[in-house]
Amino acid sequence: MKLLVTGGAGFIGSNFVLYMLEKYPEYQIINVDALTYAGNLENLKSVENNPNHVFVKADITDSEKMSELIGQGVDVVVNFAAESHVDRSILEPDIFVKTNVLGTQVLLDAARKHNITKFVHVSTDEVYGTLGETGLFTEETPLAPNSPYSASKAGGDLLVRAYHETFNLPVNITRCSNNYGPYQFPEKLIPLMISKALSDEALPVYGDGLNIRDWLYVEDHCSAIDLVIHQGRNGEVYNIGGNNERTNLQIVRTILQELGKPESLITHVKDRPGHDRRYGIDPTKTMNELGWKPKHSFETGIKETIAWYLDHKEWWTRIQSGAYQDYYEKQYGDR
Ligand code: NAD
Ligand code: TDX
Repeated sequence: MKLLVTGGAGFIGSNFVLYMLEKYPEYQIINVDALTYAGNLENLKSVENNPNHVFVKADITDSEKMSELIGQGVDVVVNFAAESHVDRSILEPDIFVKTNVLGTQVLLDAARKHNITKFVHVSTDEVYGTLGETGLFTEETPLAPNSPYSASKAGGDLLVRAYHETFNLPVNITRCSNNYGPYQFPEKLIPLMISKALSDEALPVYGDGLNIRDWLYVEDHCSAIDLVIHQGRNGEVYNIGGNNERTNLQIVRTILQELGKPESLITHVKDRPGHDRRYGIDPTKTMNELGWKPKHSFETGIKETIAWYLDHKEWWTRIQSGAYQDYYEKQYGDR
């Protein structure tokens, strides 16, 4: 099987590429990533010399390039590439629309032209908007995105749906809850708080800190996508989540406890505009239809993640310093 994975130098995409190359040594992966601030080839160092992994630096909005790559006998497209950070989308919505909406449409057109057998679009529970105190998001929950990020993801999802209805393209959409684990960019809650706590800096908790997210270890997200590729019914949406809701304050306190740091580091700051109060995924369909089950409990997953950040201080300090951009130029500038 030949896969084109987009965004495979980012957090979830790189975890997915490593997962697939290990599980299916005979599969070939073309990994396309524009290497924005969030893309990091260091994540892929262990597969640098694997002949079944080819990295291509390209933008998913480049239609000629996407068609050329998918035309190289690709069977399956898995689209992770996106602008992914809500706070950045509030400051600069335009790039979110370009990559997450236009980029998705460009990929859909290229996939259609070359008769791929599956197009998996990796989306998010944020497209459903926010929950009150009770209930969970199912695949039937109406889309009601509240941030420019989630609105752009919902736009991409609707195009994927339309290409199935109109052109019979064999698509699936996956909607996962918040991921955590190795290689997550330290702008997102968990790695940000780990890195700040380790430097004894204030931990900026938005508003009252009682917003709830439903956390899933990244490898469990990857295993669900693997099942969708192989068994997903065309045209279907699959929700992915591990029934693991926590308030932001609970997360931050767990991190401080694990690191032996004082709670006095917690600092409440101005709330995020349009801040969704609660996410909670109902994964019943994915579990029943595809036989998916998460392997990692939050208790072990968060410990492993903290240990990973302690062991890979160089990885995240380099990112924070911006020095990694020079590294790219030197190592991969002519790729
Ligand atoms: P990330 O920001 O870590 O990685 C995104 C990757 O896409 C980066 O490597 C970046 O260089 C690349 N990229 C951005 N714009 C591009 C473009 N125009 N062309 C080619 N490559 C481009 O994001 P992530 O957290 O790994 O998320 C991956 C996907 O999963 C996204 O689609 C996101 O919406 C979705 N998702 C994320 C989460 C989460 O908790 N992080 C949860 C559910 C769904
Ligand atoms: O400094 C912070 N302080 C804080 O209180 C940051 C960065 C976040 N928060 C809060 C906001 C959220 O309630 O923590 C929660 C998690 O924030 P993020 O890590 O920014 O994630 P979220 O906004 O929930 O979106 C994430 O999950 C769904 C990913 O970034 C998306 O790409 C994914 O689709």
